Formats: sequence, C-alpha cells, structure tokens
Amino acid sequence: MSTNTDTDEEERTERKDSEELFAEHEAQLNELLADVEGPDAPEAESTLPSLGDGVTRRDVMKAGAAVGAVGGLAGCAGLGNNTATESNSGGDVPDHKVPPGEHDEYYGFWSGGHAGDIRVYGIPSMRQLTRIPVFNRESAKGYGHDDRTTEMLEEAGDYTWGDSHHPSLSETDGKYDGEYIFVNDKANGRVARVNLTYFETDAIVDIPNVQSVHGCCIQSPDTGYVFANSEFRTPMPNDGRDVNEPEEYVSVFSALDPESMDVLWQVEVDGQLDIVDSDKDGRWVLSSSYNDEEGVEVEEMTKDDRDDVKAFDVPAIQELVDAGEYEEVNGVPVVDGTKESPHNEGDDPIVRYIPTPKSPHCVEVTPDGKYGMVAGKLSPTVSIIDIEKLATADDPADTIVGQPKVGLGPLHTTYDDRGHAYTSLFIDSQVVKWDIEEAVNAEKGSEEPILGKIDVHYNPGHIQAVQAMSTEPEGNWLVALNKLSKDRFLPVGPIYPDNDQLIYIGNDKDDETGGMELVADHPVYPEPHDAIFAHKDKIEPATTWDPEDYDEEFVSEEDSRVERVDDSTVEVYASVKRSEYGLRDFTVQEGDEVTLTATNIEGTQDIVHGLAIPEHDVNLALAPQDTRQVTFTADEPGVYWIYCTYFCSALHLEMRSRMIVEPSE
Ligand code: K7E
Ligand code: CUA
Repeated sequence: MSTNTDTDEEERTERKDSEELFAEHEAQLNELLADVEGPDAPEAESTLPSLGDGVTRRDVMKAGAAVGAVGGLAGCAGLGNNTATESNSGGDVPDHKVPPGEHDEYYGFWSGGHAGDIRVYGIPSMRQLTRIPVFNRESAKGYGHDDRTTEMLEEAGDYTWGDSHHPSLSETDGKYDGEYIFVNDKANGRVARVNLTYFETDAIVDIPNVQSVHGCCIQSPDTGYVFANSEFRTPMPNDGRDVNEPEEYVSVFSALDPESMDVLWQVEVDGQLDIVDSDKDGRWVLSSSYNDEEGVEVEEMTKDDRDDVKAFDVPAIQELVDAGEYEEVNGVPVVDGTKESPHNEGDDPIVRYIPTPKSPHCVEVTPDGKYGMVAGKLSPTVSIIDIEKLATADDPADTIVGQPKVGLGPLHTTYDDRGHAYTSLFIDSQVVKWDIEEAVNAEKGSEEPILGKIDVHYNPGHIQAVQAMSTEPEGNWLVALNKLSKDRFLPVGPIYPDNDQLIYIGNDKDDETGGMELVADHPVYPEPHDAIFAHKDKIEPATTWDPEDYDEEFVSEEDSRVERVDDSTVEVYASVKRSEYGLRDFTVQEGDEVTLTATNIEGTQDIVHGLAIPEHDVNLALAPQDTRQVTFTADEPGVYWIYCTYFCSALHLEMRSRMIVEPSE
C-alpha cells in the first residue's frame, strides 16, 4: 500500500465518510426496527448482541468500513478476513477471474426485480453473459416487438413492467435438468416460464384471484407443479365486494402445470403468504407467512408475537380437487385451507399451521430434504422445521426442532455440501455460517451452532450458493445480493447499483468467518432479489433456432414476396442473410396494415440480423434460422430505409431494403 501523504489524507477522509455513513445508516435501521416493533418491543440492548471480547457490532462495522475504504484505494489489502483475497487467501481460494477465452464453470440466473428481467452471469467471474427479458419489453432482443412475444405479453395483462423475484430451475430427480426457469411477477400476480434451449420467455400466465405473486418454486424432485404464493390479501374474487371488510380478504397458494402453464387449483389460507419452497419428495410445500393478524396497517400486521408458516400437503390437496371438493372462482378450483376449514380438522390436515416468531421472511429447504429453514426477519433466529415430522407431529409446533440465534435481520438461507447453512443478516450486514445438526441438537436460542460471520457491503437480501436449491450443492461459491452499495463504487447519481458479492465457502476454518472469504464486489443494475446457479453441463442452449419450434412460415430467398390480401392489408415475406434482405424493396399503399414475416436463413452460429423500419416502431432481432413477424400500419407516404441493427458483416451498413409507401390517391 502506498505511504504517500496525499493517499493517507484521502484514506482518512474516506474512512471518516464511511464511519459517518455507517452511523447514519445504523441509526436509520434502528429507528425502523423500533417503529416496526412498537413501544412494547424488547430493549434495544437485547436485540443488539455484542460479538464478545468487548467488540460491539458497531466496531465490527467500522472495521469493515475502513477495510472497504483501504481496499478501494489500494486495490487489495491484507487487513482482516474481509478484504480482497489475493493477498490473504493463502492460495486456497481458487481464482475467480476467468482468463480471456475461457468459460466460467457455472451459470447464474438472477431475477431483475422491478426491471422485470432475468440476468445471466458466469460464476465465478460474475461476468454478465446476457439478459433475458421476461415481464419487460426489450429492444436489443426484439422482445415485445415481434407479434409472437407481443401477443404473449398482451394476453398476460399487457402491463409495461413486472417485478421478478424468484427464479426456479426445473428439476428431474432432484437435479437441475436445464429445461426451464420459472419466475414470479410480484407486481401483477403472474408467473413466467423461460425456455432454456433458446434463453427466451415462452409463457406468461396472469393467475386469477391473485394480485401479487411473491413466492414461486417448482415441486421437487420432478417439477410436478409450479407453485405461486399470492402475497397481498384481497377479497375473493376481487370484484368490488368486501372492500371495507379486510377480515374477508384472503391469500392463496396456486399450483400450475409446468407444461401447459394452466392454473390447476388454489388453496385459500389465513394470513399472508410470502416465500415458498418444496420438499424433495413431492409431498410438502412450505410457505413463510406474515400478518396472521390479517391487519391492513403495519402496526396491525406486526401486533402478535407469532405467525404461522404453512405446510401444504400437496397430494392430499390434489385428491380433494379430483374429488370435486372445491369452489370454482374465475375458472379455478379453490380449496378451503383456512384454519377453520373441515379439510383441516383431524389428524391429516391439508394445511399445517406452524407457529414461528412473528413476521418470518422466507423458507428454504436443505439439499437433503430434511429441514425447512424459516428466517426470523424481526426475530434474530432461524426456525428449523423437520419435514418428516410434518406428517406425524400432533402439535405442529413440535415440527420446529431447532432455533439458533444467528443475528439481526435474518432473511435467507443457503447451503453447502457439508451440512452447513448460511443465512443473510440484513440489519447486521453479515452472512452467518452455522452447523445444521448442531443447531438441531442445541437449545433453542443458542449461538453455539454459529461457525463464523463475514461482513458484507451492505444489507444483504437473498444469498445463494451453487446448486443449493437442488440435491447437489457444490459448496464452493456463494453470492450475497446486497441491497445497498453506499461507498463501494464510483458514484453514479442518486440511484446506486446494488452490490452482489462473491464469497468463497469451500474452506471450513476455525476463524472469525468460519473460513468464508470475500472475493469480489460486483455492481448490478437495480434490483435483483434472488439468483440460482447451475453447473454449465446442466444447461444446453441451442446455437440456432429449429423452425419446428415456432409456427411462423420459414421464408426462403425464393419465397420472398408481397401478397395483397385485400384493399387495406398486405403481407410481406422476406428472407434475411448477410448482407441482404430477400426483397430489395417493396411497395404498399398509404394506410395499409402490413404484416411482415422475416427469416434469418443463415445456419451459422452467432450471425444475428436485425430488421428495423424507421418511424414505424418496427424492430426485429433474428437469430439464425429464426422467423419473426411484425404487424404495423404504413400510415405516412414516403420512402423508408429498412436496415439491419446487428453488426453482421463488412457490408452490414449496406444491408438495406426500401419500403415505399405510395400516397393513397
Ligand atoms: Cu427476500 Cu422477494 Cu425473495 Cu427480496 S424477497 S430479498
Ligand atoms: Cu445483418 Cu447487419
């Protein structure tokens, strides 16, 4: 590190800024927590545990800030456990940098939050490989510009955006099979499917009786269903009835068919469903849930000390549906799963209500399918649900077999292949590593199972380790999806990037972090919530389209033509290749509705062409062997140069056609 006086001076200023930032932010968070917990909450003292040896959380955070500042100035530094790795890893952290020309070992699929897309990264390099538009229209890939994808978006509600949170990879036998990603839209109550052959969204359903889908997952081990939790409680149906009677509002759990994407059935429950995960045997599905008070204001929602996690017995629900024991609402069979439902009487309820500390945030099932972890959010604990006990325990509370005290603001949990869990601590700005079996054996509320904590920067939401949602966790890389980046990057105006941090978890060490090493910061465009990582061998994308996989006519050079359908409708067909369109020009009449069908006839990988028509909002992206159609009105007479948007050859700029629109008289 430089000893230059200017640098020292800068360093001091920077450190001070970080300290100030921390103090400010901590005060805000405390205020928030106090607000949410209300005046009857336990003293701040007891919710802010000391880290032992007289070191307070504030000290640790300060140290983290200082290290961050030094790391930022010097590139890498050897201070503490939380710095960049090159100088202090002792060589036992594999290089996350992937040399030019080489490939990453894993695919990472990130939800884009209210950007509405999915982003694809290589891990461990964290290089962004592509983005898959889902609920958003996107010009680079022509998504929401051609008729096929536009119609899909229109039929699914025609919203201009969505809020993607939870990507779930399809599985066969508990292992990722590389076929699909399913993802929810929190904003509009939808679920979409991305086809991983083409890395393109191929289905979106707007789920009836649901305003907002938050949790979304597939049924393990064989993608039997896709499950979606409605977060917001609404009247059922939400057609103007019961608007002033919040006690009549309901939250529903929906099951979809992964192939047809039809909504098969729904279960109405008490409380407000949140995140969802499946066991590994196709029986139980666990949903975190808050607001069992069924309030509509924050004070009401957090009044009680308990909320009930819901465990859905899926085969039992399917049996009821098959037997016609439901009410049909908006075309969907809805089963009563509320506490008072007759289906929940007796020894085999279809929904088990498991009491946990209030307002838990998530549930993630361990790779071996034994436990479901429910993070406390407002409680510093994680509740461990023993899945086997769900079928047998007389009292649902007995299914909670452990409750380690992990730290402040626990939100999400992920796993390695060695029996460890990792939980994000939003308020503490840390990831905590703990031993699952030890936590089951320890007293509830014990900190004994904690193996180490690492600072992250700052305020993590989801964390995810490689293949941790399948039965094959790899136990090497973990990403903390931090909500705030504060001082970590060059400032870019008031909306900051998030900071996704890569952490190596392959070493178990008896040190402060339990062997976790922070490897890289990675700025991301707002605002991913969750991610899922699969080994590269599990994903087999196509390099060109197969015309069998779409309905549009494949237009060869010979087929390129103009067909007048009637006085005001014209169909234009054009092949596309380097460096020409099958029609050098075509003529239509002013006011014509034009349907243009274009095929990229090339078989060569990576030769993509575009087809853009200025002043007509026409923009097609054509991968090799793909055909797309677009319909528009030629409403102004004139000459319009059609051009190619993808740089495809030395004659790319010359790759043109002319649309001539003749005046109507
Ligand atoms: Cu915790 Cu929507 Cu998964 Cu965000 S949710 S963090
Ligand atoms: Cu085709 Cu540029």
